[in-house]
Amino acid sequence: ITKRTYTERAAAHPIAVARQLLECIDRKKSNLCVSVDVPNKASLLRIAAAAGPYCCCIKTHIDIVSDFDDDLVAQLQALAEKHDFLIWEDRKFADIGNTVKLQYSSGVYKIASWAHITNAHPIPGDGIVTGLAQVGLPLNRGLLLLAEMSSAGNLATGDYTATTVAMARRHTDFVMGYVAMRRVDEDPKTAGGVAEGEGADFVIMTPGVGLDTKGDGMGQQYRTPDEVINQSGCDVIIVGRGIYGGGDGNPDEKIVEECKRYQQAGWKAYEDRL
Ligand code: UP6
Repeated sequence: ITKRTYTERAAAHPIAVARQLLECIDRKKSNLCVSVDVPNKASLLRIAAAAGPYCCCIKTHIDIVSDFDDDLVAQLQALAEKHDFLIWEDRKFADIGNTVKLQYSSGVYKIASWAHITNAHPIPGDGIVTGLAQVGLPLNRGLLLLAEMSSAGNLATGDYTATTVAMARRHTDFVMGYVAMRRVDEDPKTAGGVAEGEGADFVIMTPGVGLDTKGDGMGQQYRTPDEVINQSGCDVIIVGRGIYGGGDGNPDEKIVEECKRYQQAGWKAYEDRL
């Protein structure tokens, strides 16, 4: 498990947006990404404004928002600027290159125009990365591949995970990391023969993080920041309902309180790993 610091990795990372993320983590002492999965614009902006000072990244599912408009994007970008965080649209692209290229650039959401980071399932093969890269690379965006998932019974295990790691290694100009549950790029079972500390530097962002519950009754499985960052070697904890609480979201004070709690726990787990 890597013992390199965020600082060292930020200085050396070849992908601009990965550098930006690692620098932000370092500057704010926060490896917390807040997932804001709420159904309306006002709640999304309110929660992003409350959580913004404590996190390195806000993750959206923009297609959940029933009153989406371009002003939502403008306001979210202004918050990202003000509070110093990156925006990740958790689109989980999963189609052939030509289709995802259109889904990423066009339609109602025009994701590439505002999201620093997005992600994709590797299931269609390398074409999904080259398709997205045609849109994202000129805009200095970054891509995460889903090498593993947090939900019970998911199929992203074993050879699938190893194949995903190998795919990322073929696209190190655009693939900045993985959604994964552990340091998949250093585990001999999935690293594809690349030794620890060798090869490209991937940022591992990990959902399924909660301090108070173990699951949600719909397959989600929660682990603690210590299990994720210290014991499994991941880089960023993603916390949704543990912070915003579900529905339209907790009141601001509760969001701030939970953000601080997860930020501290995530940072302590990082320091314990070093
Ligand atoms: N997410 C997972 N597991 C994965 C991939 N993505 O939970 O394997 C996403 C979900 C949700 C967030 O789509 O937006 O991370 C987790 O939210 P939660 O903390 O409220 O469970």
